[in-house]
Amino acid sequence: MKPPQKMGPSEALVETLAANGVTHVFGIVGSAFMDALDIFPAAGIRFVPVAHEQGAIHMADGYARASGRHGVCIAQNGPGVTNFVTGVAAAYWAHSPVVFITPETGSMTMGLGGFQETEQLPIFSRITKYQGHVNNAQRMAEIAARCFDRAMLELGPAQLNIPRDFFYGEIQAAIAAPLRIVQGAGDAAALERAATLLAGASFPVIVAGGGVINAAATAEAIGLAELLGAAVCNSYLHNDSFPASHALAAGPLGYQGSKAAMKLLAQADVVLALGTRLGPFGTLPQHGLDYWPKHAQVIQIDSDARMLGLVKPIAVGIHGDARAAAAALSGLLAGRPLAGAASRAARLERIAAEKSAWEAELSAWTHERDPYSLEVAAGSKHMHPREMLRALEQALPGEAMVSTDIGNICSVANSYLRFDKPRSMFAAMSFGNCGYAFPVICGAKLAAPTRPAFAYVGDGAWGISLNELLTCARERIGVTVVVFNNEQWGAEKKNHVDFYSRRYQGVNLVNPSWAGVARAFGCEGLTVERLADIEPAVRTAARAQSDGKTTVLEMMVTQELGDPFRRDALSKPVRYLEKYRNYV
Ligand SMILES: Cc1ncc(C[n+]2csc(CCOP(=O)(O)OP(=O)(O)O)c2C)c(N)n1
Ligand SMILES: [Mg+2]
Repeated sequence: MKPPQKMGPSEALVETLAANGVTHVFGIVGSAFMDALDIFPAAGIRFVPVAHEQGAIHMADGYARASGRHGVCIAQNGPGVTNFVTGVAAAYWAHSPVVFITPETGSMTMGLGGFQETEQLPIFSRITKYQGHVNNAQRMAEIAARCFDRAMLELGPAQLNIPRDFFYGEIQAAIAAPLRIVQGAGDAAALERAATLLAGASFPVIVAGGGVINAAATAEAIGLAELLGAAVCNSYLHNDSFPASHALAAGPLGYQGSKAAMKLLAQADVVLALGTRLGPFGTLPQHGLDYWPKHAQVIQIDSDARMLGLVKPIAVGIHGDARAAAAALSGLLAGRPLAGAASRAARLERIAAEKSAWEAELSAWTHERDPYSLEVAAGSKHMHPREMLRALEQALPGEAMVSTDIGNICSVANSYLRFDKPRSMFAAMSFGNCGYAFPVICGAKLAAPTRPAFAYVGDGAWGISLNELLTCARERIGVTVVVFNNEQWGAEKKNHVDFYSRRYQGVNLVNPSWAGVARAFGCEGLTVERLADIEPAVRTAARAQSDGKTTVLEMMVTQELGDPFRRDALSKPVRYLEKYRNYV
């Protein structure tokens, strides 16, 4: 740490950002933090002005997910800050090291009900890993630094709350070097027990989660999988946690995931959950398969000890870093006789067979076959969503990053998204908010400007998020948004179809031309009506990205709908009052 020196609190804040390698801060300008904003350029920080603060926090999230570095955003006290709430909750469940800076009403008027005043700490208390409150201007650098350290240590949002008068004055401040704590492989005895279980396994399967991505553990995961001859499933919405082109890759679990992955996991006698909390939604039965192997011995490795054994019973819990733990397990297993060695060739054959069966099924599964879907597709000239997703998958450039929103078509896309590199897929994770994907890909693009960047968004969710087209045009951020125009909030309409006798309420959408809207914003827009037009449209849009141009590809698709999201959580309606008798 450099010795303390005289500076202003704004300088202490900005110097702390610089010390943490911050180069981008997302937000909307506000008087509360103008004194710090003024010196951003001199510190090498680009302020990225957005259309809505929710966009800023999502962009910070996308930036963090694509780069592994902090994503940072800032807003005006009161309404600017409350606009952050949804995005902070989303970043919390995406395990994103985001630092969101929340200037607060002045310390001398707090509690008097002045202007833009609300208590800013309680609002975020359950969706942050750390909340730093600058209670005295002298502590600006210390508390700001702690926010950066904790966001990285616990991989989640940290709030830096600053009464707005504390940006001014003269302080003595020392700018701390970032404190990065490296987590080891975990308890040696637990690792030894895990190695013994894996050595005794006849059908080991690995579930690779977000922890593999965050720990940069791909090589170690491959090494361990190859040593064991184990199939590797991606945990739900982490399709980039293991290279899809690897022979042992089985594909994603969870909603609209890979049947191959599910069938292989179902056979496991030992499961190694590597860097995954095994979230409850991600392991629910799908495609009519109740695939979680209830009698398997589960070894779970997670960097957050509180996740161990939380959702699924485990035989061994290892509190450690996915990369270090995978390497340690490989070390412990090297040269040991493996019970699964004898059946290795049969297992590899089994993996290949399940995968090609699933591929064939996907290729033949050009449209949905339930009565509702057949009915709506029969009278439509539009593309079937599944065919469209397959064509998109084939058209995506190598190394593409894809963010996905919450919706029926985005969820079906889970079967059609494969990646060879980590930090490629940015789905709206467990918080599941519509409107996530577009701003997130904007942030990811700024973090990885040379990678092609795509957002998959339903037309309903597009209405929530499209205002950030302004940001793309103004700031020359070049991404491609694929909007699925089915003129409905489809995922919810599916519940009306399955549970509410097709009594539709608020699910049908009347859309303008989304391509025309994009052009009005100063972006490119193209309406895609035919499968054959997808590949050239994607190619042109990807090329436009390098010129800082965003393109909206409006996919005209039928209203057919895949399996519902929450079959687990809905019941057929039961009414007791005469008035509502027919509502069953
Ligand atoms: C912010 C928010 N509001 C509401 C919901 C509930 N919801 C989940 S999926 C969905 C429908 C999505 O429709 P669309 O984006 O058009 O995609 P589609 O299902 O038609 O493919 C809604 C409204 C949500 N998840 N998030
Ligand atoms: Mg829709």
